[in-house]
Amino acid sequence: MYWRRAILLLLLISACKQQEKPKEEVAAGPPNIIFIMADDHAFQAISAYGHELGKLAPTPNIDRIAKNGAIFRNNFCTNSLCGPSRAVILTGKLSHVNGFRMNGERFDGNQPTLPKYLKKLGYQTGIIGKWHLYGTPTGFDYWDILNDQGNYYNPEFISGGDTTVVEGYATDLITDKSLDWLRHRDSTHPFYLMVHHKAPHRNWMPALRHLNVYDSITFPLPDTYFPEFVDQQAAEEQLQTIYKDMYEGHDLRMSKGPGSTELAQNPWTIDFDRMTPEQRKIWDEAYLPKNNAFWEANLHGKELAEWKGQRFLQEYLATIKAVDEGVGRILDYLEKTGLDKNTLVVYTSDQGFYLGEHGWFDKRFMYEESMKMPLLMQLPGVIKPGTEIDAMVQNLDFAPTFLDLAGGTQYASDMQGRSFRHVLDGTEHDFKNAVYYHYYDFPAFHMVKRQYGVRTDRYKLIHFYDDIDAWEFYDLQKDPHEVHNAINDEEYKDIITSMHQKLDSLQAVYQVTEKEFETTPKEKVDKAYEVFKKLRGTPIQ
Ligand code: SGN
Ligand code: CA
Repeated sequence: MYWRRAILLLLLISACKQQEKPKEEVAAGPPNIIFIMADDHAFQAISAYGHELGKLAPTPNIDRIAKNGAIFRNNFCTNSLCGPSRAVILTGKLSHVNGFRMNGERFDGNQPTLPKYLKKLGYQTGIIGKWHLYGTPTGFDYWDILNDQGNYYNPEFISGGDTTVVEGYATDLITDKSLDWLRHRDSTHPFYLMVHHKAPHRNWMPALRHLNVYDSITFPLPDTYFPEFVDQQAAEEQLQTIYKDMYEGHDLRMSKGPGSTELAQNPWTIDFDRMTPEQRKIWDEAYLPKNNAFWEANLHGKELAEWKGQRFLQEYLATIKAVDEGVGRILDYLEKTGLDKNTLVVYTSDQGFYLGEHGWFDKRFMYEESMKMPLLMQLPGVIKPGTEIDAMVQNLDFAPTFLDLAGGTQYASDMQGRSFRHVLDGTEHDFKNAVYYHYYDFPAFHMVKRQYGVRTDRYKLIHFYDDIDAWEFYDLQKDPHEVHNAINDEEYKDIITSMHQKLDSLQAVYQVTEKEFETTPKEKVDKAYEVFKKLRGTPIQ
């Protein structure tokens, strides 16, 4: 009968509609905040930043945030290293005040932090993914963190008292867990969720579905890939050069020889050993032909060094693909549920990263690529779509800004950062005229010397100290790649004097005391050079 079929059809349609999650009420009041942070994601590797690399390895989903909201062109880290940056973000205080100056220290979880204040304001708080501050998180209603640095494949997660190995790929798992949390949260409260990826941290292992994604692409290596260091002693003495310090197996997946799937130099076998046989098979099959082609080419010297840079970029950029997809899934969820209307979405990285500039990987230095952090934010009604922000801001300012948006400025009063809310809504353009930097982790892996300094929109003054005492000065307009240390150039004499004054006054404001300039006994430094030089990769002759 016709009418019976019609009723059935109507019932079916209404059942389908019920399955679709209804749009949530767009809550008036404080915005939700999703803070997505990658680990070591260079701004050069995000297409919204307009770098050549981004054209070849686009990040369409991260770019969506820039389209919906704002891109920050000048966001800086105060201390470009994982743990320290995270501690600054949580506290709104510099490393010497929050007590976490270098990796290996323990974060004092009793101190006031952003999530603790947000909880007082009625927020539900969660953190999923990399923590790396030792101990377990405080101030979060829910936490599910990677063990230490975490692993790309089948990582261990720690939640409450339990440590569990979860089969899968870390970036996807962190995204899945974050979406799960969002779906099951208490929707009567605004939320603050930190989604902390391990990717694209060393050793840059892409998802199985992305292992060959950039095989046919030749990425541009920077002009400074083979540097000549003049008056740059700290740069000369680092141990983070792609073609000297990377491990051929662990980092670059090079094989022991033609036809072999066995990895060349691979000091920490655990990253590969923890894969299941099925995962490992897919992995080996993906690399075998390209490694055979490498052996066939029989490269040496400069050509080999360039090949290594190329392989590194392919791996690093392929690792980012899953991060970008994860951002897309979170944005889709927010849009589908209507939550996007009142959610601040932030995308950033704990610091920048060198992608071959000065010949390097890693970070730590105050030179642009590691000091600069990517930062993109969307919040309808506050940030106009397509906003370009040139004002200088810092990770130090994140906590005060979020508190301001959440209606809790009173809690930011003892923080050292400042809210850049009015930079976001376009009513303030000159935010800071100078930013402070201070890195401490020496002597340590990569042997990057202790340093502090000041950066303005055009100039940078750095003091490297501990086992040296060397000043550097750069005119970023004339020398954007920071290859000419102009500290002794007569033409900059007055500017350098004023940069010194700015530096002194920032150190006074931030209460940087003598204790922060302590040096290491010479024997300890010598010993560290000895140890870490032994741990080098396979330097190219
Ligand atoms: C590991 C890496 C280093 C890196 C530090 C700190 N080596 O030790 O290259 O500088 O982490 O990174 S690895 O071969 O073990 O991966 S941070 O982002 O956690 O600070
Ligand atoms: Ca990092």
